Amino acid sequence: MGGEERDPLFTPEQYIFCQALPKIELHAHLNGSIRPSTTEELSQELEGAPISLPELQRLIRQTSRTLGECFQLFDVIHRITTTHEAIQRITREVLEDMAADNVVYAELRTTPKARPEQGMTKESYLDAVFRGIADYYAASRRAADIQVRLLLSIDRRQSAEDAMDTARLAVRLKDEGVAGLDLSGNPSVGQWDTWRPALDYARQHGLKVTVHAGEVWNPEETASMLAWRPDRIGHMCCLDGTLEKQLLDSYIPLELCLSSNVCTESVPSYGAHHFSAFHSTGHPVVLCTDDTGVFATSLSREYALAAAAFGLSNEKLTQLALAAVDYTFLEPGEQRALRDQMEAAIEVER
Ligand code: 6MZ
Repeated sequence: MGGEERDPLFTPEQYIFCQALPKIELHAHLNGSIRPSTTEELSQELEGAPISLPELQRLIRQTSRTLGECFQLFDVIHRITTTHEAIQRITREVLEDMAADNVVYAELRTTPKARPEQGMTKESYLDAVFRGIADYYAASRRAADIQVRLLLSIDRRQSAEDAMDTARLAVRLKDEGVAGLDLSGNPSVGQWDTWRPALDYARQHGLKVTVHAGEVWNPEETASMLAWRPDRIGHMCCLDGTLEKQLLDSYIPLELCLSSNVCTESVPSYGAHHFSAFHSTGHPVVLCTDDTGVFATSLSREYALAAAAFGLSNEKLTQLALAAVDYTFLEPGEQRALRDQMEAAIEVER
């Protein structure tokens, strides 16, 4: 029995069913999905690390951390993934891990980074990501099993110009597998108006847009984001009655990350997670991981957590996995092909 099956939060049977289910991942940050073993290995080579190795190991291994500690950890991860080689490697590893977890389609998001001191531009950063994807397909015997698209993230620390630069890059790479734009980063930093022109630009040029909203209590911003009508929204943990009604009326699909929200205390417990309230009304929801490397999770584990916390039957879990096809940023014909592939895989399992 593998480690994840023995999690006290669900039964081994629930995990085994969820592992075998073909799944779609729509909210995974590349650097947050780094393997903990790779974080430890690369941090040994780091000179002048912002925190000591034992401290880093403690941070990686602890099961609960505040959002502030998460962003501290991202800063450390970013210090060890400054080279093109590291970015290429973690991209390949993330795809290997997803494929092994029966993820059949992923929209992987990442913030393109310019690091002049490393000879890295946003373009060369993305070239390294594309090389990592190519490496995965070159080595994998399961190449047909996982399809991947990229979403380029705007970090809330970025200026309007920096954000627009990323939006232009995303539009240029539309035919190379970039499906959309994401707004993420520390939710306590920056102002929505700063990045909106970049998101408008992406939308006007045919890209889809997803934003992190309501990860912390910020009702004015959350209302403005909802009024802008993104194609999907991540998190939405902190809502009042008015915002909840606005969201339900909008029918905008929600990317929900149970472990991430419980771990960072954005919601108090699995049972209290807003997944249940939205799912039971028929609002479109998709289970996602956020940062497998930071929250020690996998998509199968997230499905198993939902199964246990909300009493979801195998039939309901299957419907949940299949429904995610409609929320992807794929073209309708591609969505049909993906649904057929998943239905065929589910038939084989039965
Ligand atoms: C907001 C998050 C996040 O882009 O360097 N990120 N932003 N809320 C979260 N909830 C925990 N988890 C990850 O991946 C890491 C970056 O993704 C965003 C942050 O900006 C983080 O620095 P990339 O590949």
